[in-house]
Amino acid sequence: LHFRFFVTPILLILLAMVIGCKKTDKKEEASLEMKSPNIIIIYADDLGYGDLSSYGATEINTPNMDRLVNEGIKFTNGYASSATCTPSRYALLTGVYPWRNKNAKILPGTAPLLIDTTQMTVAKLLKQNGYKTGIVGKWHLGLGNGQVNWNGHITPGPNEVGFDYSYIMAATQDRVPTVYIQNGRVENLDPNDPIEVNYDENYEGQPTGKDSPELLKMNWHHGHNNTIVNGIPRIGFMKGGDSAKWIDEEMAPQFLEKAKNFVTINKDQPFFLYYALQQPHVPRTPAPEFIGKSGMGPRGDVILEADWCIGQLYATLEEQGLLENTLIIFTSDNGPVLNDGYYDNAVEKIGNHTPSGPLRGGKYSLFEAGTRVPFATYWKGTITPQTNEALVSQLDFLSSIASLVGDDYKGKDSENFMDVFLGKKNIGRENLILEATSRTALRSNDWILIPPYKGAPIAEQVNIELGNNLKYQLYNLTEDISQTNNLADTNPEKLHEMIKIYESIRGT
Ligand code: NG6
Ligand code: CA
Repeated sequence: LHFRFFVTPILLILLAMVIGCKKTDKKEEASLEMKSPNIIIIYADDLGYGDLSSYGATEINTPNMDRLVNEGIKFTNGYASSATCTPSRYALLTGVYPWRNKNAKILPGTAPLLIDTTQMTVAKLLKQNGYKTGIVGKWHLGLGNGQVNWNGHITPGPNEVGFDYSYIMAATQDRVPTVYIQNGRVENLDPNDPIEVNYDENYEGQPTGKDSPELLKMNWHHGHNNTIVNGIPRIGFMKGGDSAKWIDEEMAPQFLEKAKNFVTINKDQPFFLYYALQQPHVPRTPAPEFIGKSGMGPRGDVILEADWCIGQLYATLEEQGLLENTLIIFTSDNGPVLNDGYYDNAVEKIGNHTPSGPLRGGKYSLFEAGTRVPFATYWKGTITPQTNEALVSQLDFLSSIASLVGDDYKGKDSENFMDVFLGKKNIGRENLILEATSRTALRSNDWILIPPYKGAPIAEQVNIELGNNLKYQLYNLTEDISQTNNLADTNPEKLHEMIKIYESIRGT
């Protein structure tokens, strides 16, 4: 009897200890998970600040993008580094201002790799921290060392700057080579039909958009009159590789499939996916089920297609139980353009839709619509839905993501704003240099300074105001989001203050 009285409490204590232990184990597990959440960057191509219903569009409905925006953080002052693709992608991955690298301009499909293989990138940093890293979609950062053999191992490329897995198009949908490249190899290539690519002269006997308009299913408006692939004239010349050529209308489901696979295969470990959508860049080639769906022509249709892709990827994360442990960042590489070189009814069918929202300019422009883009972070259960007015840039992803995974790496121009990206703070950058086709401007708090630039005020072919003016331009964006009231003459004090900051960052 005595023995029992003595033993029972000890057993109880032991039991309590075991249960207690289990509890801390679980806690530790949870905090480890929090330290290494999956990270997905969904990057649209040429999607404008006003192209989503969650950013005020009334003529188009984008429920899947809207879910990320409305149930995450909707940034209203979120910027791509640049008003074109290559420099924005360079900044996003490396945390370095693209104007520091003279080659960070729209690249042809034959350009060498723009990122130095010794340079830090978001992918490399995460890989070093135990992540599986993948890119699916548009690359446009160059490949190889200048003389690419498209029929062999194409390297260096994404796999040499931090990605374990890559499934990409080399440049843009309107540029050759029009093939998918998986881990440095052209997919479905027939060795008896080798690929040749150049951007200077045609291969003998090959029809071009310029010479053979009767072969076209989509007509070119400006540029885009070289090699014809699938009835669409492209930029650059390409020969061979017939079995490897992509089918434009299947590109969205193809990239989606690869993105979903990457998630599913890596679901049991931390992963980083850079899902670089090709929409709504030209040529706009919606899958059959999206044709006519927007009533706005192909540009609207491919926005709906992109929205669907995002919904499908979201559904995969949900099915795999990954939503609570995945930070999703959704944004765009530059602002919108309607006619970007093909006759595709983007202008004719736009109706009342305003792709730039209230902003002035568009793609290629130093005005706001060039670089201020839809910008959202979403993390189920961790991020409280909100609108956040902080000044944030894609340039800051590298240092912010580093801090999220407990790495103290700081990118050259990249600042850690993870607290802002998680909605714990709403104070972001003070200063940010914006770039558009090698010209730069300064955003400083509520103000923007555009230095004098020669050059046409409007790019006639795309019909976009570029921001060029022989005088300084100074706007207060809080009072004048549409940049209609140049205060340079009436506020010389502010003008000089801004010039000083601009020169201190940019150099004189
Ligand atoms: C331009 C193309 C445009 C688009 C752009 C790159 C012409 C006339 N225009 O040179 O169609 O391809 O480059 O867009 O060729 S970006 O979003 O990848 O930067
Ligand atoms: Ca783009």
